Amino acid sequence: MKVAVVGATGLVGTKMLQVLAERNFPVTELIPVASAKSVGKEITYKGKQFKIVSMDEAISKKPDIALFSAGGSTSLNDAPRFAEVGTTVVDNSSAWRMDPTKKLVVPEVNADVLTAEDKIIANPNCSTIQMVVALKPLHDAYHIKRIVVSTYQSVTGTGVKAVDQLMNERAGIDGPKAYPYKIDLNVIPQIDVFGDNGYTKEEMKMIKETQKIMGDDSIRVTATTVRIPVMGGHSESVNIEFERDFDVEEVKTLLAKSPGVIVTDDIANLKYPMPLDAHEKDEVFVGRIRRDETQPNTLNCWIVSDNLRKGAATNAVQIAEYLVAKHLIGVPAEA
Ligand code: 2RA
Repeated sequence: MKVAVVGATGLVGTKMLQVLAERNFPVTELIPVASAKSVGKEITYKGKQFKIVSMDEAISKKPDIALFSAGGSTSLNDAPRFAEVGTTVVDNSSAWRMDPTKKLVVPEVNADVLTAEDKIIANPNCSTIQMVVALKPLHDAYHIKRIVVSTYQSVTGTGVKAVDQLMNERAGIDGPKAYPYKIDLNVIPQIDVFGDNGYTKEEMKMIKETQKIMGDDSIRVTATTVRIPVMGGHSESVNIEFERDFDVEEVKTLLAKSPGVIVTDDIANLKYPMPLDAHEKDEVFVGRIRRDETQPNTLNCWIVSDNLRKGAATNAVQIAEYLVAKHLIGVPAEA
């Protein structure tokens, strides 16, 4: 497979290269793409050096697949250009996620919606991915009516500048700022910009993307997304109201055998999911599973996952793996 990675020098792009190598994705030619200032520089993939090329040069090579993590404007502009030469694009930006003609995919949840005609596929938002991986088996078993989620999101979700701000603040260095406030020893109850309804774009992503991926607009979701000074991954406190009642031990057993999920729930021994434990892993970790005793058919749980891996790079590579396994890549779209 000729594989392009667009945004190859960013946090997610670099993680995409790492995951492609770890999972031995069948790469016959790697085409790293980054901004003009990076063209000609080199990246390392499986111990070999590869020169970064321009978008135009990458498109001229007609890759089989292009993994994008280069921002929404680049995706809007250049994903269609790749698709026109037959490339299948998996895009990590939010550009295409709510486009009704594009699929929004978490393989453990809805990979079966994919067809050979899908030439631009959207990778969901990291905080949405980890939640739906855990909630899909519960929705199938008990039918979700309403979700109340509060997130505790790593600075890596913002990017290198935010990680640098945190580290500089810890070292007492006055450097460039990614946030309007200090992030060390603080939490910022805002991720992305506010809309007219008082919710941020990040919160609206969790609301809308969850319904699209689960294929059920009847699921009511409300969200509060918060930035915290950690590195290893995003954490979420989730309250779920179901149509049908459940047994907590049955829920734990169901989750433990669900794809992509690891249940870490042994409070007697203080075992529960934490970002430092999820870091550099691909699973979604679920713990603190307990009944909400204030209303019927309602569950509380705690969900943690590495936002750069399952929340972005690994999910994109898993989509690519599914396309290859089902022979959906490299098949010319119907005229
Ligand atoms: C964040 N989910 O955490 C957003 C984008 N990665 O900032």
